Amino acid sequence: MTIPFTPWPAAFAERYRAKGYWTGDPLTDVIDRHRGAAAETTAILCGERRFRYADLQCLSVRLAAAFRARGLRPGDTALVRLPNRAEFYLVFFALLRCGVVPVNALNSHGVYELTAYARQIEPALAVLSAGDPSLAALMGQTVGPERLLLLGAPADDGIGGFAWADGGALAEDAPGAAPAADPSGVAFFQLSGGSTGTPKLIPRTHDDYLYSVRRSVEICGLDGSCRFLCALPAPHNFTLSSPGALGVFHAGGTVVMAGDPSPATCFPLIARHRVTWVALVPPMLSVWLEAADGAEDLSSLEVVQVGGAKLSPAVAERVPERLGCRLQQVFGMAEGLVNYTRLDDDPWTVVNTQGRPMSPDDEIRILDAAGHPVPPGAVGELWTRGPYTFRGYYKADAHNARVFDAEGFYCSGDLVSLAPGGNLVVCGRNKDQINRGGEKIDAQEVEDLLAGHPAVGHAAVVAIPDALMGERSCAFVIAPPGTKPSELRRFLRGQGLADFKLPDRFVFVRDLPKTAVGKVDKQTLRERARQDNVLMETTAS
Ligand code: AMP
Ligand code: DBH
Repeated sequence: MTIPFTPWPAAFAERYRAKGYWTGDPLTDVIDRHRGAAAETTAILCGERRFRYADLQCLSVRLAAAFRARGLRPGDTALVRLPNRAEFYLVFFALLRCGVVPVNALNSHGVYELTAYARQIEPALAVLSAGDPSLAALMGQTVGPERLLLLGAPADDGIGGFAWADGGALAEDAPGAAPAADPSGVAFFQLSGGSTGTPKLIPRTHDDYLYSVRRSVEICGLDGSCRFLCALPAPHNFTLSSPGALGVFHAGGTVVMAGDPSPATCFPLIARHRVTWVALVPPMLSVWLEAADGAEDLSSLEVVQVGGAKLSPAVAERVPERLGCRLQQVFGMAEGLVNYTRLDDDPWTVVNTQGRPMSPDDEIRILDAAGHPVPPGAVGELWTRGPYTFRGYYKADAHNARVFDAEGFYCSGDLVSLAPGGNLVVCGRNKDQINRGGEKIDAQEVEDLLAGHPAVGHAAVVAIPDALMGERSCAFVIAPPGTKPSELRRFLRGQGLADFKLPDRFVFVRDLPKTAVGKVDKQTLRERARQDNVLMETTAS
């Protein structure tokens, strides 16, 4: 069985192969290419544990055998939610080895998100942290305890921390070798930020993803000396592949795991392991800039990458002086296209733009509402296609028909302009989403859940500007007098919604403004939320 996905048209696939972008190698190649002495070098540092490339290879082969011994077969799917620990990569490579296609949920995702993913992929396996028994119980019902793998406390033997929920041993006696993966097929599902109420899944093939990793390594000039701090969630496309942990593995460097991105956690790790690279979202960069007071030795840092949300030039400018390293802006998306400022771009470009596409075959169109190209420098919607940009969300024909044009260009929903020199500047967004410091919130998803509360007539969720986070979320709710924000938050939490999606502010209203066609007028609500915000900040000060 294989996972269905929208393929690139044959002429494109041929071109991408002919140009050497798609090599026909499996994604596991990023670790398996290190042989002999190279396999003895350190791939991951996680707490006090060290994993060499040889360990990563051997442990993921053993874990794959354990999966196959439990009957998992190519084309099966898996739901994975693990914290930032080395085991995340062991599971990922093990699944790739046996052709089992995972969704790597964020550790911040709750029962609500996991259930929504499970409904779409009907997983044959779930891998969770043992620290969340209620989630484990729920997933146990979905996949059965014999297909639920739980990760407990770290063990010296990298896979010793895993146990099947039915108590069975991690047997590794699967017959025969694992069948080779088809590199043109789906390797895993990446997560989309979403804007339509249902979390969408993005099929990524070995060929396309490996190319995005290799090209990122080239652009960032990574080699075996790189020590990358994995501070953002490991499954995030940024930390996984831009160039992220997979890029660092490909280059033969070392990934240092951080449990969270706070300076208290990260600065000592940087000093101890002489970290050279880190990827951050803008609010975390601001926190780091404030916290860097010389108490910890950050002198090993060479590059701080910032992406996920718009970085303000005023913050960007402070990086070299406060952190003693270079800045790289990264504007990417789990759907594919990744833009980088180049390390040799002039300072103005690095501070003021979000970079340019990484591949010569990334095609970009900046279009107005009528679908016509805007003049250079003007703002329009970003459409793109290319050798590592997907051609369709998983099982979402109706939505795909809206966000792809007849030529296969994908509309990212970002409003951008072209700066002098050809780099992109992100100017805004044309999708019903809140970008809360790089964490994307699908407005409709929260609105639908709120509408399920007995007191709520209607809800509309919009972004409010925020000095630190860039944006926070504000819910306008039609509800009877006396309804409390805390009650609605508790209600949403009770549905298992991820914490970061809980509205930061509630405004109770009698009615919601409508547009001429009768839809909720979010532009007016945004303006109102902004003014209220200014008012509150003024009265607070
Ligand atoms: P996702 O669909 O969750 O992968 O999120 C991708 C989206 O994040 C992009 O379409 C942008 O809206 C936003 N994004 C990512 N990087 C940047 C950046 N450097 N500046 C502004 N927005 C960004
Ligand atoms: O926000 C993103 O999704 C993102 C940001 C930077 C991304 O997917 C990426 C780099 O690859």
